[in-house]
Amino acid sequence: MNQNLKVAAIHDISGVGRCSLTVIIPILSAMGIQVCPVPTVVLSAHTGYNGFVMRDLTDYIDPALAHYKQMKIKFDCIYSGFLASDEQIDHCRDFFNAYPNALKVCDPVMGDNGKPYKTYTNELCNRMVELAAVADIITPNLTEASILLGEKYPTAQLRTTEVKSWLVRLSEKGPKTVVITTVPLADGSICNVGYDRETNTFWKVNCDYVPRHYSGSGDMFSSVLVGGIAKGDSLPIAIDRATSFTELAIKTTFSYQTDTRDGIIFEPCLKWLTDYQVLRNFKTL
Ligand code: PXL
Repeated sequence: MNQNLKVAAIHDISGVGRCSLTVIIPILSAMGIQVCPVPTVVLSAHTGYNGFVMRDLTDYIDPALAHYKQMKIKFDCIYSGFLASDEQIDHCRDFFNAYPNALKVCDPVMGDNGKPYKTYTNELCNRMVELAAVADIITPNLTEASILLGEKYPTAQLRTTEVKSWLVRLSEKGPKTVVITTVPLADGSICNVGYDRETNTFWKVNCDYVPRHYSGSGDMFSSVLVGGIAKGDSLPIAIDRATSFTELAIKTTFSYQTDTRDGIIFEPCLKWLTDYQVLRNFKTL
């Protein structure tokens, strides 16, 4: 196993509210992977808080990439997330192009609960399809999957055939692997689902319902997934690892009844990641 994996993480950094880089860096570090942050925007707190202040770093990303190329830095994975402007789509594509051998992951962060985040314009949402198209793996939630497909956000539970169709149609846009998070199925279960086009396999991992919505859950799930795949997990095992860790941390948080905007209390759970568990809770979809 490669003990010197480097991930370029193109995400925002939010001072308060545990999301994006403040979640991704500790998680990937706990998994033994070096994170090289490429901040897209600095916020005092994530966009779920009123009155946050932000500084857009659009003009930072290109020169940072130029520096890395000049230094001949090698990245094993390029992992994009929350973006601040549509130009940043081009900058992420430049990163992807500069490292053709790297694993290219696009978490098409755009919204949740059927609504786009406050800073996301229609143009930025429309252009996210272009970035998703050139990634190897995408990890939308249901809101983001519906935006990428131009579908209405589903308010009812989904049948297995519908979920499979969404996965395949997203993959037809470009990415070989598609993972959709927090999907309510018609049998009453909630699961994270995945599709691998090359082997034409569909996977699911069920999770317990917790009646709260915490910010940063998607970032947590995707970063564990990225870490698992980068270290050699199969797709179902990586989905299982990401689901198990996120569920553990969310249940821990729920037990303390904290403000949901403050995010997931994952710090006491990090040891679970360093132990690198063997997992078996995945099923075919
Ligand atoms: O977790 C997604 C996310 C990332 N970054 C910022 C956010 C959010 C969700 O609200 O506001 C700044």
